[in-house]
Amino acid sequence: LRRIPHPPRRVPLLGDVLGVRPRTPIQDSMRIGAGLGPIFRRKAFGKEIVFVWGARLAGELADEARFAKHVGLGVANLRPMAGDGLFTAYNHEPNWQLAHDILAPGFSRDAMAGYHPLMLDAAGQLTDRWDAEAAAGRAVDVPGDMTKLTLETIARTGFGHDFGSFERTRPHPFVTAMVGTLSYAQRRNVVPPALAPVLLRGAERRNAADMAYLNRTVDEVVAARRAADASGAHGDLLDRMLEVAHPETGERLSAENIRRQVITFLVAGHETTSGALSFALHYLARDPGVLARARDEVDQVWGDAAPPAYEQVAKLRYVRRVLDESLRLWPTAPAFSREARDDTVLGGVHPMRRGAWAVVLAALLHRDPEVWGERPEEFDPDRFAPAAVRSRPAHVFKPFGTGARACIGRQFALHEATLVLALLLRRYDLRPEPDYRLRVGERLTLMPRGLRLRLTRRGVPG
Ligand code: MNH
Repeated sequence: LRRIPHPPRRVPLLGDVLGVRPRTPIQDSMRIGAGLGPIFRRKAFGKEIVFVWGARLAGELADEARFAKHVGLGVANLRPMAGDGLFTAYNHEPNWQLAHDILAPGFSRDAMAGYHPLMLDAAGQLTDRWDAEAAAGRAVDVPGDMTKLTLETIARTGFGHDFGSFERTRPHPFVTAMVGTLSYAQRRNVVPPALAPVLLRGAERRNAADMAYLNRTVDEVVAARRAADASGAHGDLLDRMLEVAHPETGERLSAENIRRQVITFLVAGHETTSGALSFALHYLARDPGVLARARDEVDQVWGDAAPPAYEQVAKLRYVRRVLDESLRLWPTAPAFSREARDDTVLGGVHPMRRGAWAVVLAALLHRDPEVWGERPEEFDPDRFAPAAVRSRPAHVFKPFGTGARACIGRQFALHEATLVLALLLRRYDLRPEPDYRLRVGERLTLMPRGLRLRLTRRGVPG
């Protein structure tokens, strides 16, 4: 550990708390890490956390033979809510493999093609609303509306449930409760454990109420399905959870575990995609050249097709690059942790005992100048042109994590986000608000704060 640099001025007992802003721990770590180098540590209240962002070391941590997912920090703080659901399960918990094997076919190509019409329905509700805002000359609340869209999308495709988000002006209480629990989980990382009972007393009570609300909502969604139709005819994620047995062992998910999985998918399935769409729209509105190229592609590939077919989404290679580049600069799940499977030496110099772990700071890995060049801050979708991708080492772009525990919803998110970006580009001219400067909010995930755009309707199909 002594070889790993840390911030220069340490306060006894408290650690590296100078200059720390508790509401933006990731952006703080990015700033500090850029100064300290590819591996560094921060100490808070007796806990020492090792961060890695250099491409070479992060590449080693991606080696599944030596390292595995570590359930720590923010992820561990979500255990009271998500338990042994897929995202928060420990590697050794049997429900991980069981749920993974039962649910993975829910993300196959065939399954995705089945979700496509439902994704279009949710997108249609968004454009109805945006048409009205455009006609009235009002700017739209991008993160707010993207969150409505992605919540409706995962709820309908995964669970046959309609939250009615677009019939409300305020966020659905499910979203408010979810944001509450995510923010609480983040705060638990930056408050000394000994003081938590006092400092977080009010927050803890609110968090308990939020969790109760999430559980109640999920129980209602499950009960509605059981009452209406338990034939497995929907073929969606909830059907798989309720009806499908493990192909080899015949085992099924328990009622308690299903509750954990439903919460997991409703939360993991929309919050990060909403942020990804919001950042992409920010960059598109700011960069007319990129916007024009993306829109030309949509016009060319889709022509007059309204609505676009499933296969027409993956053909939008440039729109996809815009999304990748947004996720490079602001990976909305900005960090993940890896633990050593056995005693090992990281980078040939940092000894790690079995179980020792480090945080991969994806948000900074994605800006390592040795990989991304002298101006990594610049938004340039051509970084994801095929030749450029081939020329880079593996494991330098990790918005969806890595290995066996990488994101199960990756294709789902990419299909949804590419589809929606294309629909919006085709339908609207987007203009930024003149004095908007990107500010990034953190609640474990990243989201542009206060982003509003002005729209004008274009004359186009559909
Ligand atoms: Mn998703 C795991 C990022 C969309 C469901 N997701 C992860 C991890 C990252 C991630 C990073 C790994 C975390 C870790 O190693 O601790 N996920 C994203 C991003 C988007 C996203 C950036 C959108 C953009 N995720 C989605 C969607 C769904 C989903 C959509 C569901 C429909 N993600 C999951 C689940 C896991 C996960 C479930 C846990 C997988 C596992 O451990 O088996």
